[in-house]
Amino acid sequence: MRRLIGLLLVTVLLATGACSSSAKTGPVSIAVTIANGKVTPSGATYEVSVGSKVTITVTSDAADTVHVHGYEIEKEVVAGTPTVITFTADKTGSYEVETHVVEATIATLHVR
Ligand SMILES: [Cu+2]
Repeated sequence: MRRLIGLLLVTVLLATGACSSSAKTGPVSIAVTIANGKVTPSGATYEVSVGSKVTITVTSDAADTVHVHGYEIEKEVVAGTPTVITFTADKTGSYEVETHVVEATIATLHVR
């Protein structure tokens, strides 16, 4: 039981550390590159203040799909053509942005 609490504490500390190190307010722009089956950035965390504009630009060397969870925005990505997704982060919570062909989490948006 004590081990479990210790583990939980470490998890919380890690999560907090990840958030403060990439703290951002105001409009958020994320430029995503998919090349040779690799997605960059991968798994980054972005702090977004509620009501902010979020712009995600995806450039890929192959067809893919980008999905913003929670906001249920899904867009096709055509190889070689930048795809721009813009929305207003008007819902609080944690939302993952994923690619579906190359399965990867691009980013997690912490909206608050
Ligand atoms: Cu998804």
